Amino acid sequence: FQGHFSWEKYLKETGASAAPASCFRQSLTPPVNEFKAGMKLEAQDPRNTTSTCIATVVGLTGSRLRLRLDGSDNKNDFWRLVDSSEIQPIGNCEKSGGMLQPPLGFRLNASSWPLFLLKTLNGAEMAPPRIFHKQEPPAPEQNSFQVGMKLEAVDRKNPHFICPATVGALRGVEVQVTFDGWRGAFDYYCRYDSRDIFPVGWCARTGDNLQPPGTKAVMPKTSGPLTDGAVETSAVHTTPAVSKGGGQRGRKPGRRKVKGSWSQKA
Ligand code: MLZ
Repeated sequence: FQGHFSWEKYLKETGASAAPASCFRQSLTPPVNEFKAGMKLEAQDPRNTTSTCIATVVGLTGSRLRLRLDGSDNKNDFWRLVDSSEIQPIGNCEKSGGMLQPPLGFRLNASSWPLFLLKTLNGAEMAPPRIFHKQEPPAPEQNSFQVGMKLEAVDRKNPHFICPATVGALRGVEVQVTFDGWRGAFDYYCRYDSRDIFPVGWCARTGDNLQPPGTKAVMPKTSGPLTDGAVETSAVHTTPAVSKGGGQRGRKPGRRKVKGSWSQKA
């Protein structure tokens, strides 16, 4: 349930305007989601992006899939749009000369991977190639966001959530996504053509669920106690969440309550 959040009312109340759809790298008609729970496909390992792995659809939310890598645990699920270029039908990797890899954090001994792979694919329901989307929508030519515009954005610390947000700042090709009502605790910078940001109304049209804004009053933008990283300087990475791999071993995306090394920090 989303507590009947209405963008129409909210935009009126805040006197803000929605970022036009042309700012986003999203298709104008949201991509149809014909996947089903249990289907298997190939996906880039979010923690080790040079690896292509087998993933199982463990949930569906609007135009997104909740994915779990076969041989991994249930603490590292990730979400992808059905038109993401990071998911492919099974067979694609081999066709292009690659080899399927065990996920980072493979539960078993590395030597048991070949047999595991055989078993996991045996009798599996493979997502049929026709339900994949030919390509991702093209990126808009330039960053045309403006500070103050409203949008919907994936909360990268809780990636199952899409939440109302505001463009807080612009920095070349980057946009600062600030989450309404959360005092900066979940904010991040991303490229203007990130697949994690959507025009107002996206969730309503795709059937994904939009979280209502937080209830924390907006504070003047300095580091308050909530957002202050003070002591843990050693925990600060410059790697954007989910996209780069290797160093994130054992990390649990979406499980962290407080600010972590995840955030954006470029
Ligand atoms: N209830 C959790 C998730 C907050 C999600 C915020 N999204 C912008 C918390 O309070 O940490």
